[in-house]
Amino acid sequence: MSKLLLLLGDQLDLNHPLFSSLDTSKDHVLMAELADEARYVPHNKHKIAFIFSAMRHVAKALKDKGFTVRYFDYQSTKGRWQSFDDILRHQLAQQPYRQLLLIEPGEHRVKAMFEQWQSDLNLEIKISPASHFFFSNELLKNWFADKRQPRMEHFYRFARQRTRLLMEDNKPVGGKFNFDHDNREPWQANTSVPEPRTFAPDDISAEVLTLVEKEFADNPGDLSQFALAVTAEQAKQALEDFIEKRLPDFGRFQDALSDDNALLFHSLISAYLNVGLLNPREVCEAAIEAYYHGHAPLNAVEGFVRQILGWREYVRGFYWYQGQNYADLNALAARRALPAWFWSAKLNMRCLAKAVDASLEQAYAHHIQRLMVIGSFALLAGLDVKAVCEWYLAVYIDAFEWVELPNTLGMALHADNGRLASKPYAASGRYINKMGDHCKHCIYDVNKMTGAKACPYNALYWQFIHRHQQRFESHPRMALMVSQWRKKSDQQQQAILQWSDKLLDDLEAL
Ligand code: FAD
Ligand code: DLZ
Repeated sequence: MSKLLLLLGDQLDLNHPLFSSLDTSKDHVLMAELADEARYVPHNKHKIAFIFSAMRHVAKALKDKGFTVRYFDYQSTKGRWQSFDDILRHQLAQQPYRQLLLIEPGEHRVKAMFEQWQSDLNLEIKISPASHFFFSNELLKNWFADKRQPRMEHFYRFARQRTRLLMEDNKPVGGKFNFDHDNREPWQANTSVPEPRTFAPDDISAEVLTLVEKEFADNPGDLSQFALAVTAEQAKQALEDFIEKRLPDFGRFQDALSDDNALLFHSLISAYLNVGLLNPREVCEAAIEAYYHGHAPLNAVEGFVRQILGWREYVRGFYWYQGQNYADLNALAARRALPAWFWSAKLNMRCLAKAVDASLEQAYAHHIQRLMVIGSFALLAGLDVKAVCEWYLAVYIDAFEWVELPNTLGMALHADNGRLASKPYAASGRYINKMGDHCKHCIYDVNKMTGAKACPYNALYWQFIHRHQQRFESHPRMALMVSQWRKKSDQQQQAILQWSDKLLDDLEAL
C-alpha cells in the first residue's frame, strides 16, 4: 500500500527531505485550494493569488519529476470540499493508503486538526518538521522551556553560535553580536532606491489572477500590480537582486520612513521564506557572502541576518511555546472598534494613509510602517486586539499566524504585557517626523499637541501614558515617560486629555 503526503500552501519547499522518501511509482501528494483556508480572514487578493499560483507551480514541478499529485483547484473544491479535513477524507475514500505524511503546520488551528486525525483516522500518521526554518519546533521548545524571561537577544546569540553564521573562532564577526546602533538613520529624501525585481505573470498566474478577481472580488488588493515571484527559481532571483542592489543600504535605512517610496531597501522576501520558496540558511549565507566579498557592510549584513536567524526563528518558537490562549490576551483592555479607514485608507494622517494604502493595495508594508505607524496608532488608540490581529493576518502577503500573532499582539499592541517585547512601542508624532519625511506632506502639524491641526499621535501618546500610568510607573523603560506626564501642569494635562478624548470619539474623522 502507498503513502499519501498532504502538502499545505505554506509548505512549498521542493527540497523537503520527505520527497526523497516517496516512491513515485505508488505514493501520492495531495494539494488543494480550499474555501476554509482562503476565507478564514478576508485575505488580500495578492496573498491568495500568490499561494494558489505557487501551489500550482509546485504541483507542476512535482509532476515533471514523476510524482503523482492529486491537485484540487478552487473550481473543483468550491461547494464540495471546504477544508483540509474534507479533502483528506475524500482522498482516503478513493483508495487505501498505508501511511499519511504531514509537515508541521503554521497554526494551532491546523495542528488541532492533525491531532484529530491522529486520534480518529485508522491510519499510521507521521508528522515531519517543516524545512523552511533553521530550527525544529522541538529545539525551540527546549530553548524556551528553561528560560525564566526569554528574550530575542539571548536567543539570537544562541542561534549564531549554533549555526556558526557570522562567527569566526567562536567569536562574533566584528567583535559583537549586534550592530543595531548603526542601523537607525532617518530617511534622506534625495536618496535613490533601486526598483525591486518584478515578475510578469505567466499563464498559470494569469489564470489564478482571473480566478481570484472573480471569487474574491470584495477582498483588498489591486491585482493589476501583481508582480511576485511564484517559483523557487524566481524567488532566488528576487533575493539575488536584493543582495546586489539593496542590501548595502539595508542597515542604515532599516528604520526609515519615506513619503514617496514604500519599499526602501527592504528585501521583500518574507512571503517566499514563509511558504518555503526560499530557505533561510541560503538567504543568510548569500548575505554573509556579500559581506566577505566587500559588497555590503557588516552592519547591513548582521542586521539582515538578525531579522531572519533571530527574530523570525524566535517568534516562531515563541508562538508555539505560548500556546493557543495567547491569542486571547488583552492586557491593556483594548477594545475600541477599528475605524473604517483601515479597509479604505481614506484618512488625512499622511503616514498612516500611506502605510494602510500600501498594505491594502500591495499586501506589503515594511517593518517600521507595521510597527511604528499602524501598530503604534492601534496601541495608542486602544483598538480592539483581536480585530487588529485579524486585520494584519488578512492584509499582508507574508501573514501566517505563527509570525503575525506574536508581532501584532505582542510586539505592536503589548497585549501580552511584555512577554515578547520588554516595552510598548508607543510613539508620538516626533518619532515619525524624526525617521522620515511624511510630516512635511501632512495636513496635521507634528509640533502641535492639541487643536484641529495637531498631529493626532501627540495627544494620543500622552493619553496612553496617562491611561496606563499605574502599570508603567515602575517599568524600567517607561517610568521616565510617566514622570514626564506627571510633571505637566493640571491645565496642560486637561487640555491633552480633552483633545485626545475628542479624537478617540471620532477616529473616523482623522
Ligand atoms: P526585511 O525588512 O527585508 O527583513 C528581512 C526578513 O527578516 C523578512 O523577510 C522576515 O523574514 C524577517 N523578519 C524581519 N522582522 C521580523 C519579525 N519581527 N518577525 C519575523 N520575521 C522578521 N512578518 C511576517 O513574515 N509575517 C507577518 O505576518 C508579519 N506581521 C507583522 C506584524 C507586525 C505588527 C510587525 C511589527 C511585524 C510583522 N512582521 C511580519 C515582521 C516584519 O515586519 C516583516 O517580516 C517584514 O516587514 C517583511 O518585509 P521584508 O521581507 O522586506 O523584510
Ligand atoms: C493562506 C492559504 C490560503 C489563502 N489558501 C490555501 C489553500 O487553498 N490551500 C492550502 O493548502 N493552504 C492555503 N493557505 C495556507 C494555509 O492557510 C496554511 O497552510 C495554514 O495556515 C497552516 O499554516
